[in-house]
Amino acid sequence: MEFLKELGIQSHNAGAATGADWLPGKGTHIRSYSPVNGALIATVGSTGRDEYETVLRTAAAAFEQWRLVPAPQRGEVVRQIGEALRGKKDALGRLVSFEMGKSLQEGWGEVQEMIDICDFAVGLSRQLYGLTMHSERPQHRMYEQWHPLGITGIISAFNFPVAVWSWNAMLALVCGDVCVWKPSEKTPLSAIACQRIIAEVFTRNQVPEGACCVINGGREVGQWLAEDGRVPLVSATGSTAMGKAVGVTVAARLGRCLLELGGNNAIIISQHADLDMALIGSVFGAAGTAGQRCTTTRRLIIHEAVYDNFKERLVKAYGQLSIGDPLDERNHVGPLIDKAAVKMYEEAIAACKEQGGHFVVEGSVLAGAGYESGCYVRPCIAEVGADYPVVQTETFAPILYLIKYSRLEEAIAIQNNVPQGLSSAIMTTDLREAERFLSAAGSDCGIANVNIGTSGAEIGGAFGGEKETGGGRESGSDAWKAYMRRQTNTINYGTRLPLAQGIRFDI
Ligand code: UN1
Repeated sequence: MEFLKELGIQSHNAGAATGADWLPGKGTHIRSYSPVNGALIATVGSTGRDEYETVLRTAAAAFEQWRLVPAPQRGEVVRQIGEALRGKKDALGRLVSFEMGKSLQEGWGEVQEMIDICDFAVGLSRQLYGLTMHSERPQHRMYEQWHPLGITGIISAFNFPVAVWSWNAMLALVCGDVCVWKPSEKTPLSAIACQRIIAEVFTRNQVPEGACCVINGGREVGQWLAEDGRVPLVSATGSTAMGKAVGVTVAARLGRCLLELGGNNAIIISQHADLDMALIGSVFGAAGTAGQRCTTTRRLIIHEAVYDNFKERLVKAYGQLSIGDPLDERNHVGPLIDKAAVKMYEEAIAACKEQGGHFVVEGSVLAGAGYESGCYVRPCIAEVGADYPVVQTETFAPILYLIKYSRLEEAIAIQNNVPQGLSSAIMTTDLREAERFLSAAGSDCGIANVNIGTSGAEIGGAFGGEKETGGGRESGSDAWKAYMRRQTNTINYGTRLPLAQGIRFDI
């Protein structure tokens, strides 16, 4: 386990950090077990309430300074973070893979996603543009400017233990905000490794202590952030249930939320699809990351003319998936995060059968050599009705549902008729079909792709979705605006004070 040493992970790790400085973590210890082999990797102290106060005070003080550093200089620090991540890509990717269970390719991919957002944020640090407007009054000038907002609270999920934090933190940093990050209690070590990497860069650049903080712990610690009036923005990634709790708490104090919650993503496979392409997109989308992406393909809506043929090809492809140690690059599918996730997988399969589902690839929990952790499951496929309750629900596991359609309008209606609205795709070579899918009467999701699966979005676009996905947008495009406050400025450089709307007020 060379990579643990390289990243500074010890057998017991302090629980909270304000940069290079660590607080012991006086709360109960979190044990991080690898789903790969069930081994205890290390323990971490969770943050006590008084330590939380120290972190928040340090972050607030850091903000006073950091907001005054010119944005391009903040970008220069983020550029160096990108460089540091390049240097640690191999080790950090391995830790992500070992702690979370995704394949090594995907672990490295996740770190690459961090590097990409750093590059994006560096450019952005010179492009935090506001508009100028023409005033209706003579000798007046109007414009808007974007100011730093304050402390950004980041609550992240286990499935992308490092990338989703970086989408938020790197944008927040160039915007002049400071961050307090509560990572998933299932993947605290990946967060500790990130903190160590950035702390080195911060120390070198004399970034104020508190600009990026970590607090470890469970739901309670996340709730402290949600309730805290000193945190103007809480960006939370996770289940819809978690998002509803955080959203209500933050809204009650009129704070701002950026929510990226559950998905129930479908690919429509038209009779005009390139089926080779559709096969790769579907199998990677459904079985990749063992079905634990918020963008995972959960439903395939297949045209009746190609249904049987495509189903056969899917079954064959699933037969070729190798499941096992994700650090062994020959394997396609690693374990689920823990036994609780395995239980949810089993329950969803049982519910699907009870509701009338017919499995064409059976699911099962794997046992025996290499599967001792009890977290490895077989990706499975069921033919279902679109309205089955289990099909309407996001289960974070590799269960793929097949639904047949005959008209495109029907397929789009099925695709939209779920509570979630994150990602969607159509496989077709027919331009008219593709454009109908992307039109206002098409997909209702935040992401809609053509001839690409539902997962694996690039960082350059705004990432997020509608309905129960929470409505937030992270990462690229103009998502940075969520991390700043907008100020409209009107300047009168004349010698009179005319009122807007022509109102007269003579004294
Ligand atoms: C998530 O699962 O929370 O689009 C994020 C993707 C990745 C990000 C997924 N770039 O699949």
